[in-house]
Amino acid sequence: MIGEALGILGLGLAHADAAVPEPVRRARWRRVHLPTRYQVIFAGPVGAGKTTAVRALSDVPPVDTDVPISAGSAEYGDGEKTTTTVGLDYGAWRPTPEISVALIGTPGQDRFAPARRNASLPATRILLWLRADRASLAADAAEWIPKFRGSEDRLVIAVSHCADDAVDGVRRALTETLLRHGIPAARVLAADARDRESVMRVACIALDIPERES
Ligand SMILES: Nc1nc2c(ncn2[C@@H]2O[C@H](COP(=O)(O)OP(=O)(O)OP(=O)(O)O)[C@@H](O)[C@H]2O)c(=O)[nH]1
Ligand SMILES: [Mg+2]
Repeated sequence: MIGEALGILGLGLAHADAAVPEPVRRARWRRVHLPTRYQVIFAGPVGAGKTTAVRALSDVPPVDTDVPISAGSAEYGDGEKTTTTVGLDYGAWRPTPEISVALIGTPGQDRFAPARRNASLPATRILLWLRADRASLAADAAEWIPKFRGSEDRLVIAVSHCADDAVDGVRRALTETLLRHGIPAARVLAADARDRESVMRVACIALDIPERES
C-alpha cells in the first residue's frame, strides 16, 4: 500500500520494489522484523538460585537437567533444595517485541564445569548469582568473577537470600574483588530468584533495558 501511495505521488518506488527479486525482498523483510537476540547466562555456586531464576523469568516452560541431590540437601545447608543441575537450563524471554533473550542456566558444581558456555560473545550477558546468607560470599565472588575475565562489563551480580537493606553490606564485603575486576558496586543487586519481577529487574540491568519497557 505504501508502495502504491508513493507510486500515485509519482515517486516511482512501487515499480522499483516490484523489480527486486522475491528472495531479496524476503531477506530485507527479515532484517527489519527479526528481534535482536541476546543470551543471558545464569552462573554461580551451587544453590545460588540459577535454575529457580530461569524458571521464574522464562515465558515458556523451561528445559532443565536437574537430578536429585545424591548426598541430600543438608550438604548445601538448604533444606528446600532437593535437586542440582548437571547440564544446562534453557528458557526464553521476550522483554519487548524487538528483543528476544535465551536464558541459559549453568551448573554450579565444578565437576560439571564443561557444561558452562563460552560467555565471551558480544550479545551475551552474565548474571552471576551469589547467596548473601553464606559465609563463603566473598570467597564465592573471588572464585566466580575471574571465570568471566574480559567480560566484566557485561556482568551483573544478583545476590539471593538478601534483604533489600542488606545489599550495602554485601557490596562492602565484595569491595576488594569488585575493585580488582573493575566492577562498579552498583552492579551488585539483591534479587529473589523465586520472584519474576526481581529476576526481571537484574536481567534488564544486565541487558541495559529500561525496566518499564519490559
Ligand atoms: N528464601 C529464599 N530462597 C531463595 C531465594 N532465591 C532462591 N531461593 C531458593 O534457593 C534454592 C535455589 O536452588 P536452585 O535454583 O536449584 O539453585 P542452583 O543455583 O540452580 O543450584 P545448582 O544447579 O545445584 O548449581 C531454591 O530452593 C529456591 O527456592 C531467595 O532470595 N530467598
Ligand atoms: Mg541449577
